[in-house]
Amino acid sequence: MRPMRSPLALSALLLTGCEALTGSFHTLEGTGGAGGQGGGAAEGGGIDGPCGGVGMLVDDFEDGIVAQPWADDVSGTALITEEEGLGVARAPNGNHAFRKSYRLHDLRDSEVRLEVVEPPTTADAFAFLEVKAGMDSIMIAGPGYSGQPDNLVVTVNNAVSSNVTFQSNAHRWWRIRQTAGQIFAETSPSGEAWDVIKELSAAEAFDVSLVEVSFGIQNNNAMEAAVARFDRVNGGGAFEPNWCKAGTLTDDFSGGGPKPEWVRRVQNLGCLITQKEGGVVIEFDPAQTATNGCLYNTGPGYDLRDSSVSVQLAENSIVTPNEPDAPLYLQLRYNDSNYVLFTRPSQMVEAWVIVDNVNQLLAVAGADQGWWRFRESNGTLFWETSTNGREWSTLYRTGHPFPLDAIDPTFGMGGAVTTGAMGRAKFDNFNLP
Ligand SMILES: [Ca+2]
Ligand SMILES: [Ca+2]
Repeated sequence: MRPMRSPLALSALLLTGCEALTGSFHTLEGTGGAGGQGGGAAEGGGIDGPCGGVGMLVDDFEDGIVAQPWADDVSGTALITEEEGLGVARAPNGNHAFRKSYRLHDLRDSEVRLEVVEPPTTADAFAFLEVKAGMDSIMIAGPGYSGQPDNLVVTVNNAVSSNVTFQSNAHRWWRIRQTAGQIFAETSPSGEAWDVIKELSAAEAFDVSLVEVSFGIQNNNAMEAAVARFDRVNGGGAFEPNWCKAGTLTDDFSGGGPKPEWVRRVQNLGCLITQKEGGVVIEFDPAQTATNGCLYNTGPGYDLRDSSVSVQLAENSIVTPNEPDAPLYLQLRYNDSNYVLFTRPSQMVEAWVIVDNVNQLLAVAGADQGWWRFRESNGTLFWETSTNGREWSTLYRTGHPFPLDAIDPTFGMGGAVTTGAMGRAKFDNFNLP
C-alpha cells in the first residue's frame, strides 16, 4: 500500500478562494466568442441550444434534492428545498434563501425563466431572479423590495431602474433573456405571452457570455420569517449537462491577462499567480512568510468525454525545505468532493483520485514528466504524461470515478508552505501541443 497522504488542502483552497475573489476578475468585456462555442449542440443531452448555454439550467423540483446545475453548499445561507414538487425558499428574519448556478453559463440568444408560484407575503421580503456577469447584474424582484413595498422592480447593477405594481397573477412567470445584444426583463401570467418590464439597449447591456444565475428570496424583515415557492426553471425537466468539449478550451497564455474562461482565478495568502512571459507564473510573495496557494479555475464547466485536458509545467524551481507538500497540480473537479489530480509535490509526479472525499494515490512518475493529460475515451479515463507534449504514456487508467460530462479544469499550487519557500513555477500550453 502506498501512503495515504492527503491532497485535501486543494479542495479547501477552492472553496474559500472562489467565493472571495470571483467578482474581482471582471474581464468579460468585448470577448465575443468567449463561451458556448465549439463542441456542437446537445451532445449527450436532450437540450436545445449551444453547449455551455443557460438552456441546461432546468429544474422541476421533483427529485427532492439540491444537485447540479445548482451549487449545493452556499456558505452561511439557506438553500431552496424541494417539497411536493415545488422549490421552497424559507428565509429566517433578516436572512435569505436561494439557489445559484454551480458554474457560469452563456445567456447569449437565450433565456432563463422561472414560475413564481407563491411570492413572499412577509413585509420587506422579496423574491428575485438575477443574472450576474462579474460586477454587472440585472434582477427581477418583488414585492417587498427596499423602498418599493408593493412593486415588481427590475434592478440593473443593484439600482432600481423600472417598477410596476406587483400582481401575483400577471407576474407569475419571470424571465431574463438576451437577443441581438439587448437584455430584457419580462413577466407573464402564463409563461407564453410576455410583457417587457425593462429593456437594456445593446449599448446599455453587458456581456452575458459567462453568467451566474440565482433565484430565491431576500427577507429584510427583522422580526418575521418569509417563504416563497417556485417551479419550472426554464420550463422544468431533469438536468442534463450540456457543456462544451474540454478540448475546445485552449490557451497559450500569450494574452495580457487571463481569458474570460479563467474567471475563477484565485490568489491566496503569500502566493502570486500572474499571466506573463507567455505562461502562468507562480511565485511566493516575499512580503509573506506563509502561503495558501493559488490557481486558475474555469467558470464554465466542460465535457471530458471523447476529449482531453493537458497542461505543461514548463518551469519549476520551487524549493520548500520544510514542507514538501506544496504541490503544483492539474485538477479536474466534478464538485468539492469528487476530482482527479496530477500533483508534483517534490521530485515526482503523482496521479490521484478523490471520490466522495476519499483520497487514493494511484501511480507515480518521474519528475521529468512535465506534461500532464487527462483523456477520456470509450468510458475509460486516462492519466497520461509526456516529456515533450507529443508522445504520451499512460500512467493510470480507470472507468469513470464520477460524471465526466461536467468538470472544471484547474491548475496551480496548493498546500500550506510556511518556511523557507523559494523559487517559481510556470504553466504553459493548456490543451496545446
Ligand atoms: Ca432536485
Ligand atoms: Ca414541479
